[in-house]
Amino acid sequence: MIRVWRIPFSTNVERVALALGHKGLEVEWVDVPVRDRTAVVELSGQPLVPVLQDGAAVVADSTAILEYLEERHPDPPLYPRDEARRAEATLLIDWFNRVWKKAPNELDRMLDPEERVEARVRAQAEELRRSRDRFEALLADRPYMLGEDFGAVDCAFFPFLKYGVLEVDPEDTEPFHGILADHLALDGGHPRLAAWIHRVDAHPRAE
Ligand SMILES: N[C@@H](CCC(=O)N[C@@H](CS)C(=O)NCC(=O)O)C(=O)O
Repeated sequence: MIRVWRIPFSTNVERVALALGHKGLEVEWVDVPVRDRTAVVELSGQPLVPVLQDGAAVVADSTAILEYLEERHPDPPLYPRDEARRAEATLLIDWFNRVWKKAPNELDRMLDPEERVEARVRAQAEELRRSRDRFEALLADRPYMLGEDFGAVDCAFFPFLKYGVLEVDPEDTEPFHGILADHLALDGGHPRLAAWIHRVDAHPRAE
């Protein structure tokens, strides 16, 4: 049985829940206290969730977990079978993780008054707002981020971009999610991105 360590409302955990749901895999969720990561560190050598354990295998990092699931459980696929198309999926997720996430992460850091630089706040907020155009363009004439099929790119993007349309849960006090909601709100614009959010939201997550 696959086990995954999680905390509530985690974006990176939802990536894995969507991937497991797509593949129809069962999971035993292990809830860890938000402020005590001892068990996660003991298991994986680092404090962040999600962490997956499958027999002797322990995998930290949501993207690495998606790749692990694809290797062990290739059907139904999350990545294109074609080598070049698969590289495109990997590059898009890598861009999202290393480039796109910088703006919300910096805005999150600058919630601390000691870190706050007004010009940087304005620049990063604008960067985040403008990124919506890029996603709108990726969805021209196709239902999912990489084409006709739901896959890893959708799993990786959705838990962040969903805040463009979906309400923040009243019990979710994570400031990072408020930042996403503030700057990604679609407000009736970006109709393809809005439709994609509802489309992906209808996909199953492993429970
Ligand atoms: N690169 C990691 C990032 C994991 C990560 O940032 N996890 C967050 C939850 S979404 C976490 O554990 N945050 C708690 C903390 O920073 O202490 C991944 O993709 O899984």
